Amino acid sequence: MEDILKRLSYCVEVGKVNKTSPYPPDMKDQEGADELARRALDEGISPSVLLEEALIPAMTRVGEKYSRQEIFVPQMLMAAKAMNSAMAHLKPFFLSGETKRKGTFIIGTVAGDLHEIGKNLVAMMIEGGGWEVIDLGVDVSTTKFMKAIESHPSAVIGMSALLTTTMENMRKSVAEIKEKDPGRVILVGGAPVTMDFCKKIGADFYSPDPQGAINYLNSLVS
Ligand code: B1M
Repeated sequence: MEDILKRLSYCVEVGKVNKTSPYPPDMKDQEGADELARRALDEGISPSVLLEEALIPAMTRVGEKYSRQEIFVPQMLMAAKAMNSAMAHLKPFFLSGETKRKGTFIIGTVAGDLHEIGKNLVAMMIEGGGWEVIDLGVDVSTTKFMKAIESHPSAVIGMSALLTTTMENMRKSVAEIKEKDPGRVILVGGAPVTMDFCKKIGADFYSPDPQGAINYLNSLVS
C-alpha cells in the first residue's frame, strides 16, 4: 500500500498524468496519477487515505518547490492536471445515495483567482454530504454569484481564495452580496483565509477543510 501511495504522490508532484503522457520525459510509458489512483482504489485503499497521504501532500510539496523557485508555473499546471486526473476517480466515492437534498450550496473561486483543486474537493465532498452543489468555477465575479442566488434563492454561498491578492476580491464580493442580501449565509475558505479574516469581512463562517464546511452546512439545517 505504501509503495502505490508513494508512487501516486510522486506522479502528482512531478505532473505525470497518465501512461501515455509524454511529460516528464524520464517517466515515458510509466503509469501516471490516473492509473495509480484507479489501482489504489481497486486494491481497497480508502479515498480519504489517498487524499490525505498521497494527493494533498504532493500539492504541498509542489507549493514548497514553487516558493523555492525550483519549479515554475508550467510545472505547477502539470501537477494540477495530474491531481485532477486522480481526483476524478475519487468523485463516485464521495457521492451519497441521498435523493432528498439537504439544501443548495453555490460555490466558486473568487474573481481573479484560477485555483480550483481545493474548491473542487470541497464541492465534491459537500455533494457527497447530501447537498445540491452549483459549482460556478473559477474567477467568479460578484455578479455571477448574485445571478446564481437569483436562480437558487435559498442557497448558501461558498467562496474559495488561494491568493493573498484575491482575498481582497473575496472581501468585496462578501460586502456586495451582504449589502443587497444581508441574511445570505456565506462560508469562506482557502489556504490564506482565516477565521479572523472571515469575521473582518463579514462572512458567516470559515472552514480550513471540506469536513468543517460540511459540519457547518449541516448545522444550518439540523
Ligand atoms: Co498557484 N499559488 N499561482 N497555481 N498554487 C499558490 C496558492 C502559492 C501559495 C504557491 C507558492 O508561492 N508557494 C502562491 C500564492 C502566494 C500568495 O498569494 N501569497 C501561488 C501563486 C503565486 C500563483 C500565481 C500568481 C503564479 C504566477 O502566475 N506567477 C498564479 C496565479 C493565477 C491566478 O489564480 N490568477 C498561480 C497559478 C497556479 C496554477 C494555475 C499553475 C495552479 C492551479 C491549477 C488549478 O487549480 N487548476 C497553481 C497551483 C497548483 C498552486 C499550489 C501549488 C497548489 C494549490 C492546490 O491545489 N492545493 C499552491 C501552493 C499550495 O497551496 N501548497 C499555489 C491543494 C488543495 C487541495 O488545497 O486549495 O488549499 P487548497 O484547498 C484546501 C483548503 O484550503 C480548503 O479545503 C481544501 C482541501 O483541504 N478550502 C476550502 C479551499 N477552498 C475552500 C472553501 C471552503 C472551505 C475550505 O468553503 C467555501
